[in-house]
Amino acid sequence: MASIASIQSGRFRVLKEGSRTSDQAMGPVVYWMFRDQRLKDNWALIHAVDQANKANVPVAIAFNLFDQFLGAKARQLGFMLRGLRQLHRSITETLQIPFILFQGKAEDTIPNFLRECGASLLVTDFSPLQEIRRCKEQICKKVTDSVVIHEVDAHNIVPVWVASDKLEYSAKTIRGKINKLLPEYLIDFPTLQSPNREWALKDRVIDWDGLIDDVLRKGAEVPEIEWCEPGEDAAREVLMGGKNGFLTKRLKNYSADRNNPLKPKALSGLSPYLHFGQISAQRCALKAQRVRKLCPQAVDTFLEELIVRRELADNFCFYQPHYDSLKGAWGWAQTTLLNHASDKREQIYTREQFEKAQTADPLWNAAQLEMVYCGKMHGFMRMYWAKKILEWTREPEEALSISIYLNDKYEIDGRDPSGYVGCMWSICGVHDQGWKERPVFGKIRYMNYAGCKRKFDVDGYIAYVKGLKKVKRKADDMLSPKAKELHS
Ligand code: FAD
Ligand code: FO1
Repeated sequence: MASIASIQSGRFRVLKEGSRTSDQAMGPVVYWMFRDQRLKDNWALIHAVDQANKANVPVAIAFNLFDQFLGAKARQLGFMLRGLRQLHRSITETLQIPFILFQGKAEDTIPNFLRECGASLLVTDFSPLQEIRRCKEQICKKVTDSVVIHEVDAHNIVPVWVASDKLEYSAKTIRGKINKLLPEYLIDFPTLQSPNREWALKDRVIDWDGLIDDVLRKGAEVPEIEWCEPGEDAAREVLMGGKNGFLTKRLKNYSADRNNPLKPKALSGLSPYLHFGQISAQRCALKAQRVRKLCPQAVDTFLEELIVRRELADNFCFYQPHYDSLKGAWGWAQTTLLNHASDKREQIYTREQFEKAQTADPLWNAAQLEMVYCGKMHGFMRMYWAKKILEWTREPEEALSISIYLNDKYEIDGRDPSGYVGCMWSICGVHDQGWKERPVFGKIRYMNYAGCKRKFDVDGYIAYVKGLKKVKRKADDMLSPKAKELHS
C-alpha cells in the first residue's frame, strides 16, 4: 500500500477557484460521483476524504440519477443501480460517509445540495463526454463564489491532461507518452482514510428496490442481462476470482483467442465494470503486472488494450468535440468518404432493418443479435458490424448515427468513449491509417465476410448466436406474467 494519503497533483485539476476569505470557516466537502462508481481504488474519493480531513470538516458522496442518460434502458440502468445498491451498503458499513442519491438534472441538484450544506469544496470524477462537461460548466456558474471545484481523473491510469495536451493521431503517437509516465502513475493506492468528522446529516433512506423496479419498467424494451453480475465484488471475481477469473484462469488464451468470436471467454469480460467504474483500470493493470512472468505476451496485449487503447479513447473524446460525428474524422477520411458517398451500394438498409437483424448477411445478423441478446458483442465482430453499416447506408454520417444509436441502446458497456472511438475507427478511420482505395469505403479499412471466414468458424458463430436465441426464448417463457409484461 502506498503511504501517501494525498493524491498526486497531476491527478486533479481545479475547475473553479474559490474566493473564501481566511476568516470564513471551511464548509463540508462533497464528492459528486458519476463515472467511478466504486469504494475501492477511487482517486476522487481518496481526494475528497483527504481534503476534508485536512480542513477538519465532514465529507459526503452525492450521486445524481439522470432522468435519461444517452438512451440507457433497463439493461444499463438496472446494472448500474444494483451496483450502486451494493456500493451504498459497503460505504455505510465501512466508512460512515453519507451516500446521498438525487434524481433529475445534476446542474440543479448538485448546486442546491452544496448551498444547503454550505459545502466549500466539490470533488468530481472525470468524463470527457459532452453531456457531463456541459453539466459541469453549469455547476461552475451556479455555485457561490466561495465554492472550489476539483476534477479528479479516477478513470485513467495516466490522467488524460497529463498523458497529452493535444488530440493524438493514433495509438502509435500516444503509447510512448503514456508508457513514459506509467512508473509515476501506475502506483499502488493509499489506504482510504476514515473521515475525521462525522456528517451531521443522517443518511437518507434510499428505496433501491423502488428505483430498480422503476427503471426496469420504463426501460423494459432492452431487458437486463443475466450473465454479468453487477457490482464491485463481482468485478473483482471476473478479474481474478478463483473459479473463472481472467488473470487467474483465462489469461493464457488471451493473445491467441481474443479475436475469435467463438471464444468470448478468452476476453476479460471487464468492459461493463470498467464502463461503470465498478473496478479501477489501475487495479487491473497492477494485478496483471504481477502475473506477467507467467504469460508475458497475454499481459502485454491486455495492457495495450486496457491502457493505451482505452486512454487513447478518452484523449479523443476530450480533445475532439465532434467525437461522434463525421466532423470529428481527419481531413483525409472526410475527403475519401465524401468522394465515395455517391458510389452505388449493393444493399441499403434502414435503421429498423439493422436493429431487427434483417440484412442479407447472416454473419452481420448474428453479431447484431449477439448484442441484442447478451448486451456485449464480441470485440472482433464490432469492427465488422460497424463497417458493414457504412457499406449498407446512403452516406457515412447516417452510418455513424445508426452504429452509435444501436451500440448505446444494446451494449452494456455503451455510452463510453471507447464506443464512440470504436464507431469512428470503423467508419471514419480514426486512429487508423488509409488503405487501398475502393468503392464506398474509399481509403477506410475494409472488412468482409471472406476475411472473417479466413479468421474463424463463421458458421459456428452463427449457430452459437442461434443457440442464444433459444436460450433467450426459453428464459422469456419462464418469466412470470408480470416480468413478461416488463420484458415484452
Ligand atoms: P478485452 O479485450 O478484455 O479488453 C479489456 C479492456 O480494454 C476493455 O474492457 C476496454 O476497456 C479496453 N479495450 C479493449 N479493446 C478496446 C478498444 N478497441 N478501444 C478501447 N478500449 C478497448 N468498448 C466499450 O467499452 N464500450 C463500447 O461501447 C464499445 N463499442 C465499440 C464499438 C465498436 C464498433 C468497436 C470496434 C469497438 C468498441 N469497443 C467498445 C471497444 C472493444 O470492442 C470493447 O472494449 C471490448 O470488446 C470489451 O470487451 P472486454 O472487456 O471483454 O475486452
Ligand atoms: N452516471 C450518473 O451519474 N447518473 C446516471 O444517471 C447515469 C446513468 C447511466 C446510464 C447508462 C450508462 O452507460 C452510464 C450512466 N452513468 C450515469 C454513468 C456514466 O458512466 C457516466 O456518467 C458517463 O459515462 C460519463 O462518462
